[in-house]
Amino acid sequence: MKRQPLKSYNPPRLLLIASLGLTFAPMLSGCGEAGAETGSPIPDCEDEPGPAPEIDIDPRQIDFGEVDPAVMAAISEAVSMCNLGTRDDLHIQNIALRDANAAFEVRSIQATLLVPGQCTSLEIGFQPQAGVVSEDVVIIDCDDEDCDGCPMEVPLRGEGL
Ligand SMILES: [Ca+2]
Repeated sequence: MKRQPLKSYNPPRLLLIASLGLTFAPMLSGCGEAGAETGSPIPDCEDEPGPAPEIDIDPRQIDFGEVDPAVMAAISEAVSMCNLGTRDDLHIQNIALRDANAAFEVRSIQATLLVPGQCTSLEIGFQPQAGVVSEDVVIIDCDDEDCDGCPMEVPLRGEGL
């Protein structure tokens, strides 16, 4: 009638340890080490795109070079802005020139709301003046709240011959 006592408490403990190991493993391997193995420029966990809004801008500066106002009244370059996040929308909240230099103009933006993975284009115009080197900075503000370098700054430079 008497049942034999259960002997094996060890297997459950081993399972517990194994499950803890599985819980911690992704946290240890998901960040800088993985980036280094793949040659990715991602330096640490904070910069790895997650579900939250993640802004990415390219190029990070614009040099219009030497422009002859007699030949070219105005030229423009595009800045690409993307949301690298995987779940939340990114909102571009403000775009402005730091010094409001009249040689540069923020011409148009196609969208101010970027769903995950979406990019938009910002057009920056340059109107050269003869013999003048012009410099300014485009400042792009958004709701990427853990962004390291926000508001994003895109230095501009152009020279009128
Ligand atoms: Ca972010």
